[in-house]
Amino acid sequence: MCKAMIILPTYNEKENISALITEIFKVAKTDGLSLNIVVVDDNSPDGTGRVVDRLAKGSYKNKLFIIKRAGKLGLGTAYIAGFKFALKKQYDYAITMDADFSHNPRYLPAMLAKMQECDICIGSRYVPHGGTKNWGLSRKIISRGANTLAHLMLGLQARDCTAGFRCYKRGVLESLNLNAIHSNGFSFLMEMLYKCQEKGFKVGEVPIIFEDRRVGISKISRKEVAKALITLSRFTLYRLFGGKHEN
Ligand SMILES: Nc1nc2c(ncn2[C@@H]2O[C@H](COP(=O)(O)OP(=O)(O)OP(=O)(O)O)[C@@H](O)[C@H]2O)c(=O)[nH]1
Ligand SMILES: [Mg+2]
Repeated sequence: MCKAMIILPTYNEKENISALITEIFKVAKTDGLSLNIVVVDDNSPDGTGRVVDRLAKGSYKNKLFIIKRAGKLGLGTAYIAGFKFALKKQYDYAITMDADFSHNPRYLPAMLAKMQECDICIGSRYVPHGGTKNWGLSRKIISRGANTLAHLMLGLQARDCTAGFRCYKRGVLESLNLNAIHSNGFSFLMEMLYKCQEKGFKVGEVPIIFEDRRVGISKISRKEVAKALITLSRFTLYRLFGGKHEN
């Protein structure tokens, strides 16, 4: 059976993290999946790291791991730390999920099944039967807008290019130079997809309903949205005029 490592980046997710971990292991047991979890915590002031520490030493010993970083270093580098950990420990797949229940663990079996026919699987809002729940108009517009730009400017083919719910085959991660991913934050997701598509990897999508976070505060800021736009523009320039690629 293929082994998957779930990467949960956290910054102040104390109210969500233990319920989410419990839920993931429940799905794994019910569906007979081989799943372990690594939390990448950026020294969350609310003590998320301490909650995970307790679980990792207790009920989920040898199944739950934690990478502790000194401070808020961004979502992109948190994913990379998780990818490197999964590769080092010889996992077949690395799965990224938000730690606020927006990405429901009930979709994990369908995503892993889809990996039979693709290299990267996206838990997608924008394929038939996918969608969002409890989203205000401005969030819908930002998300749709970012995707439209990613299609037009980067030529990305996936329907949901900004989704953080993804499963990567280890071969995909091995083939990318993880140290040469430039963007951090949310634009990281588009950059990863761009590089995967450029290398000819097959991208699959399974529908998910993305639910707004249950508790806690959003970390998306205007600065993050602006940074995502800069990344898009940079890659568009590469595409149009050629440029040095490190991958
Ligand atoms: N380690 C780490 N995790 C982060 C950082 N920024 C965000 N996260 C985590 O990344 C995941 C996604 O961030 P969210 O704040 O939920 O952002 P979002 O899902 O786009 O926005 P909302 O759902 O509206 O809150 C969550 O699990 C966060 O805790 C960071 O700098 N470092
Ligand atoms: Mg979220």
